[in-house]
Amino acid sequence: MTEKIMIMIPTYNERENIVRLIEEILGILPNVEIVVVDDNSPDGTADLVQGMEVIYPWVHLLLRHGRRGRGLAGIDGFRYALQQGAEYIIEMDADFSHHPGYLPAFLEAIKECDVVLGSRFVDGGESIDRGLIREAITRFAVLYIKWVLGINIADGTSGYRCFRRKVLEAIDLDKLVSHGPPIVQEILYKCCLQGFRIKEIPIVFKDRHRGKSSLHPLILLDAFWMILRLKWGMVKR
Ligand SMILES: Nc1nc2c(ncn2[C@@H]2O[C@H](COP(=O)(O)OP(=O)(O)OP(=O)(O)O)[C@@H](O)[C@H]2O)c(=O)[nH]1
Ligand SMILES: [Mg+2]
Repeated sequence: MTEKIMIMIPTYNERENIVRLIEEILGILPNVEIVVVDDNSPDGTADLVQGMEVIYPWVHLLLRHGRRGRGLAGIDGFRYALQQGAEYIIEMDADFSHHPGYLPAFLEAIKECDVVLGSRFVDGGESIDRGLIREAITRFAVLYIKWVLGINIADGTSGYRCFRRKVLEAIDLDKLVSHGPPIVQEILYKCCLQGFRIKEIPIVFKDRHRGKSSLHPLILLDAFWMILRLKWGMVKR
């Protein structure tokens, strides 16, 4: 692939993961660019990324101030990738749940579709090291997303994905409304409504080993509510 590939990683307190993750990505795909979108993490994640920018000019830090959120950060990260002329944009979490070893498989799969999802719920995919409760919540969420939104996607919770540029242009980043994690479903739903070709590839998803989860019950409730709002058209598209 000769076109620009940009990997977008939102971070909040990922000091224990980010350097190793960037090094592993560049070990696997030396020709990609990486943008880390950090919400001014109190643990100083951004300082570490700044240090890496000096060593690797193709690593970029997008430092956000003001209101923080997984969704807000993702939107800014995608905008940055488009401005920089990326043709393929991959988003992934910083905590190694999304293992960089799958990146070549994403780039292979995107040749024949518009969006690639890393899925735990297709043949060959699985989650490991997950607590029973987290696993149950994920399984319920997957069914809920399928059922409420009426989309035939095996893992609608997956935030490990690759998009062609034209997809991010078409979904209109300015109109996205999810500030938090439901951004993942909002974008997926728009991709489905617009008829983009979506392919799921199997991934083994490991629970985070380092760093703290930013998930809490209120965020979960908000996510379930947001999916209803998407369905009812209470969010503009
Ligand atoms: N910029 C930014 N990134 C965030 C924010 N919240 C979470 N993230 C990042 O988004 C990714 C997913 O968040 P996680 O905390 O791993 O959420 P999760 O995978 O549902 O839950 P755990 O793995 O259990 O922590 C990680 O890379 C986080 O660092 C935020 O408010 N701002
Ligand atoms: Mg995680």
